[in-house]
Amino acid sequence: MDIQRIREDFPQLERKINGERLIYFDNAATSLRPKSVVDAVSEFYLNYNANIHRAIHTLSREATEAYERAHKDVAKFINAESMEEIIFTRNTTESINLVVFSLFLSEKVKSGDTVVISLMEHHSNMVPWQFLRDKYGVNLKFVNLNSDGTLDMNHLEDVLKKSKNLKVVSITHASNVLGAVNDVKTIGKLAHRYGAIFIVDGAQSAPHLKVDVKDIDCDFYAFSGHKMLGPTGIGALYGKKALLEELEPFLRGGDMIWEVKIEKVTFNKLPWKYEAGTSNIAGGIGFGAAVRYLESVGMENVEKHERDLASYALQKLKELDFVRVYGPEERIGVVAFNVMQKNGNPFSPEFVAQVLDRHGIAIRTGCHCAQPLHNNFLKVRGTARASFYLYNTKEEIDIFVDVLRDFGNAL
Ligand code: 7TS
Repeated sequence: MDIQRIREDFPQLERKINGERLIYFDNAATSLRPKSVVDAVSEFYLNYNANIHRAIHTLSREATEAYERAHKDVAKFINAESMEEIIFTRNTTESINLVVFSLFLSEKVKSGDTVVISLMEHHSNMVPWQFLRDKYGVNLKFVNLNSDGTLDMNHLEDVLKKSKNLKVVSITHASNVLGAVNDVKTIGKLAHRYGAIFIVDGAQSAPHLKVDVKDIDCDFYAFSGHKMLGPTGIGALYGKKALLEELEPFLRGGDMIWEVKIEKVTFNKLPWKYEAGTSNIAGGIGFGAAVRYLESVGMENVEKHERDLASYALQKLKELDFVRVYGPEERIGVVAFNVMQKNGNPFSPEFVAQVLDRHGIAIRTGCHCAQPLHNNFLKVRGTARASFYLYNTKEEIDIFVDVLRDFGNAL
């Protein structure tokens, strides 16, 4: 993997922030985009802008073809059987809400049923289930974590064994705070053994690991384009065809129908049954360009590079005794940490981020939309988080650690 060549594809990396070359370590929030993605989006708007699936004129056909090709490329990227199993949404949040409310509308999850999630979930994979719990009496159970921040698989099995009317297990593939990668294949086997539908939140795995939904054998897999080099406002939901055929769609209106009579509506074929209204056509086309870019680099290479960066960062940060890092050794490129004061309390993560920003280094702070993880497990108000992607380098980590070292030495 030629990182310097890759970096040339991302013009934003040339930017100076506060007089310093940008070091972009906020990839878990959203990635940068390569020029090929921006070009694919502007090519649509400048050259063949038209609505899809509606007209037979040339532009509409070209737009439809490009949008459908993007579905096929995304399907191939995660090894789905066909584009019928790929629904474009706005993001992971919408993908998970689509599953939650389609299951609910189809009475696959109802009062008295049990849904199992974990303590490391992002709010996207928690708040919709909490709504079903609070409003409709669905039981919601949380799987605990081991002390190193990995999922407690014994507790998972115990929870599944003891759950009455278990209907869903919904777990993140990789944590956006701890960097832990969950063994979704084993979790899926367990979920299915106990008769549950298995949903994977792939927001932090699709961008960074080679994902094979057939091998995982999940029923649904949700992810966002903007975290994997694609435009904002586009994401996807993979669903097994048989389930997608069976479930009620969550959004209804134009394009998702086959026929509308006053007394009866029939739905369009997959995946359009779940894509109501005019889609984010440009975003979808850009998403296709993003996965083609990632394929050209090779996801095995992306994963290896990021795991190397993460272990390098962990090793360098260990040299700083005033930095506390959260999460296991084995991880994707996410490092949440706090800079500790002499009194044992952490500095405000925002203060640390401001210091880093002065040196052109972008990180994220706060609870990273995982408040229960912070409150109930990490027991801190918030963390600072550096997160890496394929264009980051060890030299950038050196600069980041040097800034933290100077900060600590000045305490
Ligand atoms: N699930 C996980 C594991 C995530 O990390 C995120 C976003 C989402 C779901 C939601 O994705 P969205 O595209 O719908 O917003 N995580 C973060 C983050 O860590 N910092 O900003 C967004």
